Amino acid sequence: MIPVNFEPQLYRFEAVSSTNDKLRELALKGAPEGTLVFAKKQTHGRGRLGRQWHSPVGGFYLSVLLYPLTPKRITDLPFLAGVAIVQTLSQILPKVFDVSLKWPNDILVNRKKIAGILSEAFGENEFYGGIIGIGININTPLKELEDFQEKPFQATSISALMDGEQVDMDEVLNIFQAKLFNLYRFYQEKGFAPIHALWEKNCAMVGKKVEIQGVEPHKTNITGTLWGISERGGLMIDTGGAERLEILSGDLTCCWF
Ligand code: BT5
Repeated sequence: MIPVNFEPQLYRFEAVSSTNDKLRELALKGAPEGTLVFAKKQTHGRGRLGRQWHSPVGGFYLSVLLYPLTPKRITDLPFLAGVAIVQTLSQILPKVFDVSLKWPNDILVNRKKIAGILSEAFGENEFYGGIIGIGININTPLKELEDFQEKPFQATSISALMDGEQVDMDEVLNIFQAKLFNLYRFYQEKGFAPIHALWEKNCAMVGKKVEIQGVEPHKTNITGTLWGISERGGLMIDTGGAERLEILSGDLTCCWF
């Protein structure tokens, strides 16, 4: 494994409001890069755009503080975390399961949502960085995910996929940290290009017909073929016109066949 130039420091909690908020508190008190907050449950777990992340016992809730060398590129970090989650789940799950990425911040197993990432900016100047929050449904019972069974992306967990099998959370934590910091070191040395390539390789929607809903500025819906992601993390869509469209926000769905 490639070492990082800091010593990761892990804080564990039985329950917190949100691991991102707990890490922000620690960062404000001067916690260094590589500080991690892990909790067994969250009482106010957050998704993007003010959404909820249901966080009962059995799930994996972790936040990590990172200060990339190029601060204005903190938007690369959720892509890096997404690849680390795919690598972690691919190591834990039997090979028959299909682990893949969905733009911008979801991880799917057999086309169901198993994990999400919430990336938030922190600090200023040379201490401008990212608080990257990761939620993965590991031993989460399926009944806890009943409210999130709407298509196209129903929620699932490892135990739901594997007939109630329980995975050791410390093992997940160790594997994930190793993958994340290895990729981060690689990123600090080589930039976004290799992470970008790994992300696209692990996105099963590339080359498929997709629809993006709520595209700014007029909240329109756009359909086309997903060509890949852009250098700044936008979606590149072929709509049949002369040029590819770059889309920076919206909700993606895929016509798989
Ligand atoms: C996400 O948001 O997917 C980002 C989730 C990030 C959670 C982590 S946990 C550690 C850290 N601390 C936090 O407070 N947050 C981060 P988004 O793409 O907006 O998806 C949210 C939507 O997913 C909700 O509106 C629900 O429909 C659905 N959902 C909620 N809880 C879920 C769960 N446990 N599993 C699957 N889907 C869920």
